[in-house]
Amino acid sequence: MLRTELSWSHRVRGAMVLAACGDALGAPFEGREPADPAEIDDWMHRSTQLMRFTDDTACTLVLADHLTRRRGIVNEDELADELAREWTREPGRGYGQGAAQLFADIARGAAWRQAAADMFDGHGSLGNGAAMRVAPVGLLPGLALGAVAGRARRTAMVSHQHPQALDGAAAQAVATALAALSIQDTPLDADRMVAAICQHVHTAEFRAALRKLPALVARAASGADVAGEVGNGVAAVQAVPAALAAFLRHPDDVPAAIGFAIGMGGDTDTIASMTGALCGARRAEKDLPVMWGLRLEGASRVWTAASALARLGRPGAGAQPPG
Ligand code: R7I
Ligand code: MG
Ligand code: MG
Repeated sequence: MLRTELSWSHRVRGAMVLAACGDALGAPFEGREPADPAEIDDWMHRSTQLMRFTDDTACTLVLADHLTRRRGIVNEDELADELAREWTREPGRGYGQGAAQLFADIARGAAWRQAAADMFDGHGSLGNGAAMRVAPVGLLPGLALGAVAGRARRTAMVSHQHPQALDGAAAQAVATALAALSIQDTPLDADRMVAAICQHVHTAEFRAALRKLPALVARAASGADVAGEVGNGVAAVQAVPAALAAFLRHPDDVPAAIGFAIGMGGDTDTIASMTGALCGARRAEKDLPVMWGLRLEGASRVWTAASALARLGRPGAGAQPPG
């Protein structure tokens, strides 16, 4: 019993800290064409520079604190205010344009439900901002996968109401939960994991993107191949499958998975952050490279938030490990 509890808290901390590391490691390459692999390798493994985190981590910390304080229960009104307050406190973290405008409106007193619905000509944002912050939902104890997906959607609604963005949050939260239940160093069945995630997405576009992954993994596709097939952009329907592909290509090698994610180019901080969450949930904090822990801005803050989240408890019997 003690061993299980210990390893669960290690997984939660691994997921949270490696999500922050992925964000900070990917940030210098965000929005660029795929960088020179040697440049990525230098930055990841030889640099001693500070790794600054971006909005991805700032928002993940808000959600982790929200869930910890409320013992896993989501309150949309409070969450919207907390996200808007965080944006007000540090608006320079590289937020998406729509998100920045939304949080400014909420901070001025706008009602989140209407403001988020009005974005992008009334379609709602299809960006990956809800998926990028959702890992803590996948690390809550005692939830079946359907409940993980449902709770993820509720956290997404306050800012991202496009069906593909809601799918992105549900898919990334379920993937995190499955990674946290998976057994290290035993082969991860990509078909089963993708099929399990597909049960919790609603749009045909998202399901189609996810269904491309098993074949890409089976043929050991390159980052360029994955980016060509599913995309590497800021849309949730691209970035979430891309991150899952990076994880499935290297499920037991954290630096390789994060390097793969950054090597795809495009929305590198977000894809690498979501990859880091999945890797950390599976491999736990023991696989955090020491230098990343030393270089990460705010490492102790992330560590503290993750430890508090982990104290909510161990996972229940409702969810099944993926293969
Ligand atoms: O989704 P969001 O929070 O952005 C997250 C991204 C991550 O890469 C972070 O690292 C940070 O860099 O931003 O912010 P949104 O503004 O809701 O969406 C991001 C972008 O997606 C927008 O600025 C738009 O360019 C685009 N976008 C859309 N474009 C057309 N139509 C989002 N929704 C739409 C849309 O419906
Ligand atoms: Mg960012
Ligand atoms: Mg990004």
